[in-house]
Amino acid sequence: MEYIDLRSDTVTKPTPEMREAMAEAEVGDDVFRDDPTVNRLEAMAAEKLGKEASIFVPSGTMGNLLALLVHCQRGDEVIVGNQSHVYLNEAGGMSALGGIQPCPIPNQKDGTLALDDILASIRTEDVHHPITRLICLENTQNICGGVPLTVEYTRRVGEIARGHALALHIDGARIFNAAIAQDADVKELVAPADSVMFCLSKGLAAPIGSMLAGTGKFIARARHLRKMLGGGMRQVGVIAAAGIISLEKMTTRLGEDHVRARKLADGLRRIDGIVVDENSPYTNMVYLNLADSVPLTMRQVAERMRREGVLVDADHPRRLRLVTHYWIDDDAVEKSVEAFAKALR
Ligand code: TLP
Repeated sequence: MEYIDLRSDTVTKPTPEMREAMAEAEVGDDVFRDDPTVNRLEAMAAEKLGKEASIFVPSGTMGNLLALLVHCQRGDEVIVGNQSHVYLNEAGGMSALGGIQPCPIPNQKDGTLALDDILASIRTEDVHHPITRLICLENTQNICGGVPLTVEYTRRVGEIARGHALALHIDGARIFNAAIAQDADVKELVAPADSVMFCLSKGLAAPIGSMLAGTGKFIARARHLRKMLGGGMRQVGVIAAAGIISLEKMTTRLGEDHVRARKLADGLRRIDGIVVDENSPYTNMVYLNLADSVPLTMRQVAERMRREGVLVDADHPRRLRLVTHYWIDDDAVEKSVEAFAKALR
C-alpha cells in the first residue's frame, strides 16, 4: 500500500529524474576532492546562498554540529532558541562532542529570539563566565510552526553579533521555504550569517544530504572536522547528483507545498475535534491539537489514520504536526482531510 505520508518532509523519496541522475552520476573520491558531481553541487550551493564556499554533509545534524565546532572552542557558549532543533533534537552533540555549552533563551511565537534576550544573554568578561561565541537562529523555525524569520530580523541579529564580535549561524534546514513564503531573496535572508546549513533531504526531495556554507576558510576547517567525524564520503556523487536536481528544480516549487498545507489546514478546520493553530500554516507545516472533547489519544488517532492510508506522527498525546512535500498532491490533501473526519467520527 502506498501511504500518504504527512509525518515530515524528510520522508520524501527521490524523484524519477533524481534516480536517473544518480544512476548516471560521474563520480570520484570526494575525500581527494575528485568527485566532479560533489564539486559542482558545492559550487552551486555556495553560489545560491551568496557565500564563498560550501560542503556536502550527510545530514543537517552534522552540518549544524560542524558549524558549532568551527565557531566555538570547548567551554564556549552558544545562544540558541529553547525550541530550536540544535538544542532539542541533535542528541546534545554540541556538548558531547564539542564541549560547547548552549545558552537557551525563549523562542517567541513568531520563531524569533527577542533581541533584548539575546543582548542580555551575552556574557560579560569575567573569570567566572563562559565566553559567548555564537548566536544560532533557525529559519524556518520548525516547532514554532514552520514560521519564517524575515530579512530585517536576521539583519538586526547580525548587527548584534558583529557588535559583540560573535558569529551568527543559521540552521536553515528549510531556508528555501522561508524565502518563498515571504518572496524574499535567499541570499539576503542569509547575508548576515557567517555560516548557513540547509537540507537537500527535506522539501527539496533529495534522499540524503545537507549543505553547510560560509567563507572559504570556514569551510576548509569544516572539511577537516567532517573527516574527523567520519563524514568523509567517497564516491558520493551518486547522492550529490540528486542534490543538484534539488537546487535546479525543487527550490522554486516549494510554494506548491505551502498552498497545499493551507488547503489541508482549511479542510481540517471544518472537522469537529481538531483545533488548527490560529496562524497555521506559515509554510509547509500544519500544527493542530485534538480538542478536549476528543476521547482518543493521538496514538489512537494515528492508528485509525494509518488504516485509512495516511501516516501521521503520534509523538505528542494531543498535538500534531503535518508536513506537506513533493509527494503530497491535491488528491492526497483531500484524502487526508477525509481520513481525519472518519478517524474522529
Ligand atoms: N528535523 C526533523 C526531525 O529531526 C525533527 C523533522 O522531521 O523536522 N534543523 C531543523 C530545523 C530540522 O527540522 C532538522 C530535521 C534538522 C536540522 C536536522 O536534519 P537531519 O535530519 O538531516 O539531521
